[in-house]
Amino acid sequence: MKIARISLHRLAMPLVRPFETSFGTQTERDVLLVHVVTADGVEGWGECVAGADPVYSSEYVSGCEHVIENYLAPAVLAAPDITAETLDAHVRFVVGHRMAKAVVEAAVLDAQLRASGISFGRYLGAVRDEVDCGVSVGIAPSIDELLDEVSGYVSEGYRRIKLKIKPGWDLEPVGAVRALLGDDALLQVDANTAYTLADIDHLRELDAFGLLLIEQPFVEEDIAGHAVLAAAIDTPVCLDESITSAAVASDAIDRDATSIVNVKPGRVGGYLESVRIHDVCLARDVPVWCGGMLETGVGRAANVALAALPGFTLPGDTSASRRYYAEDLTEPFELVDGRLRVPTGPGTGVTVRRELVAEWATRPPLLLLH
Ligand code: SMG
Ligand code: MG
Repeated sequence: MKIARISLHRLAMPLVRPFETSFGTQTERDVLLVHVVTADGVEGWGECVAGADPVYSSEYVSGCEHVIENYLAPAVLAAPDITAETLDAHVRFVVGHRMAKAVVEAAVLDAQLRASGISFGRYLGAVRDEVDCGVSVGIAPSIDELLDEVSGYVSEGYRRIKLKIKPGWDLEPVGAVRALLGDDALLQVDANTAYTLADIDHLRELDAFGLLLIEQPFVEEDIAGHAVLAAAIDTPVCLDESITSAAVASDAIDRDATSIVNVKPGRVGGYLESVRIHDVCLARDVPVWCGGMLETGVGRAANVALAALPGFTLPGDTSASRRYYAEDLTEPFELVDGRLRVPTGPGTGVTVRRELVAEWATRPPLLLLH
């Protein structure tokens, strides 16, 4: 396949409610879409998961755009023949920048699969036609407001609740939500690196709430610290930010730093690496689940396909479009009985609403040619 054109679209999408995590509050999403067109006129779309600021990870959306414009896109456009499988050979000269590489891979893979009439699900190895969904609930202004928000998601049918926590917002909200949900409901927490080894005794108090897991309590480089924590508490430790590749996942599992893994294609450099992480975890009986980065329908479609692989045995942060957006960039993903259907059409199986890409643009598209 020859990629003839790449365009970069930037748009702003308001969130239906602010989303607060241990590192800040977000009220809109700064979306970067990569659109590729092959020499045969087949199109592919990818969505970058990087945030507006480098606060979840070192990458951020303007940085990704710069790396794509100046390094990744020129390498792709110069290649006489390229596929998602051969892409890494063309872009590995760039160190890191996995979120930037992942969106380029997604767009190339979408075009490639659309050209051959194959869906993301079939290509990645999906074994289910729908996936169990959870929802990530931000830090709320008060416990009452948190309980209202959680109750709303429960009535929508979500099969698992994840609460964002940080020092000062942990035992009390978690206890209140556990009391609301009852003992059998699936409940987990995500600290986004807000704690340190000095907090182990405090984090042990979460054991009383029967949580499915605690996600990323310590900084991403601290695999050793997570191993110490995992040995000291009953709640399973699940790494998110730390897991940047299949090799890191394998190492963290071997060191007993994580017994469950959050897979986010953007964080690990793409869907192909995500499948490799899935395979590593499945071989070691480590459950995986699909994380989320507030994706629009473009990224959500591919995530839902990934979440249908056999090792994805826990509900993911693959919530419905309306969890974040009043109107989505594609046909909306809607929850039915707590599940989303895996798209079956070629590529991601969704159609990008070009009129909305234009309407919500924050600047004109950047067209890149060889
Ligand atoms: O897409 O529902 C979603 C977001 C889920 O909580 C979520 N993601 O650390 O897992 C995580 C966070 C990172 C996003 S913050 C921009
Ligand atoms: Mg997380």
